[in-house]
Amino acid sequence: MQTKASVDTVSGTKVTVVGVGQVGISIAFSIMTQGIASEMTLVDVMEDKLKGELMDLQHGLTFLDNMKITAGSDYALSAGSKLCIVTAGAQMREGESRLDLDQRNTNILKDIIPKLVQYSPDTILLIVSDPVDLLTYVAWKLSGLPKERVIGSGTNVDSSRFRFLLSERFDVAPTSIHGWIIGEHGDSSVPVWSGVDVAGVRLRDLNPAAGTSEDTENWNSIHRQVIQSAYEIIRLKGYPSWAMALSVSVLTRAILNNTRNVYAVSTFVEGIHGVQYPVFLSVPCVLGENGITDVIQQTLTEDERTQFQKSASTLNEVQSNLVF
Ligand code: 6V0
Repeated sequence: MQTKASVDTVSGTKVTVVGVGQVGISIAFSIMTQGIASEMTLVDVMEDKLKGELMDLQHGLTFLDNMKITAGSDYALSAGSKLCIVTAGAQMREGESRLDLDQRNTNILKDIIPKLVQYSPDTILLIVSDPVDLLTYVAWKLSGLPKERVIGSGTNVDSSRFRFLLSERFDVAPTSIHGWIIGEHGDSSVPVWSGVDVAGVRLRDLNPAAGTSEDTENWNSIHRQVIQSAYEIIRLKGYPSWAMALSVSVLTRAILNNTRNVYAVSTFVEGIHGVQYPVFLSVPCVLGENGITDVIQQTLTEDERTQFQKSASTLNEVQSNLVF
């Protein structure tokens, strides 16, 4: 009888998660329970935490499809990863400016990205650490990978929050509502009100002012709730994790299984919607085994285009002050 299980070989669906904090470990758990990957490696700088999380996850494998899980601070463990997910990041210190934090997170990526690419030169990078659009640009620059292989988790979770809140108002399932949040993952995100529809019936056909300042039905309060919800979750429970983990696991599934589903993720947008800067922002993208294969250019209203371009210009300004 052969005792070596086939899970010991790299099958092409190996994932590495860097950073096993609240977000990273929730992503790892979500990927594991959904049976998306054949092998998963966890990397962090905290050895004890890694060891504890590894044991805890491994002890649950009896209840799931088998997979190989490894963990350690040595990036050699990540070798042969089809996808590397980066969730390592520093939190803001008291009195620290946004730019200082951006620079600290850039320095963390300077430590991580070259090692990931050294051991998995053909990998796809999925950046989750915030500020995600900025750090996806930094990861792209540091990695030397083609831009379609460097992706930011972007507004996929914002779009999910948007669709959930719309679903409550329409009283239909979130999966039956199409609605997109594009642009920056954060305060300047852009809700595409012109594209909200249920079964092809557009909200704007029912209420042409929906989402505008003239709207008496106040649909835009939903976008304000989307922006606020991240802060609200942090205030209430300390950190957002579950929706984020599910959001990243569907992106992982799309890449590993080459599903060609369309998700709002952060990608290089120079030349898209009139953007003139080399920045990463979210737009609906087709995801598959080579990363982003196509960008869906929505027909935006003039106002939506202007908001999108404004995010790009702000981001470009911050980007040009970073040292790396
Ligand atoms: P956390 O719980 O502080 O975990 C961060 C982890 O990163 C810790 O385990 C650290 O040890 C590890 N780490 C730090 N430096 C390194 C390094 N050089 N190499 C390896 N590991 C390192 O944070 P949490 O998990 O809550 O959040 C992680 C990041 O995700 C932060 O930047 C958040 O702001 C960001 N989020 C992004 C979201 C998004 O929608 N894009 C959503 C939620 C959080």
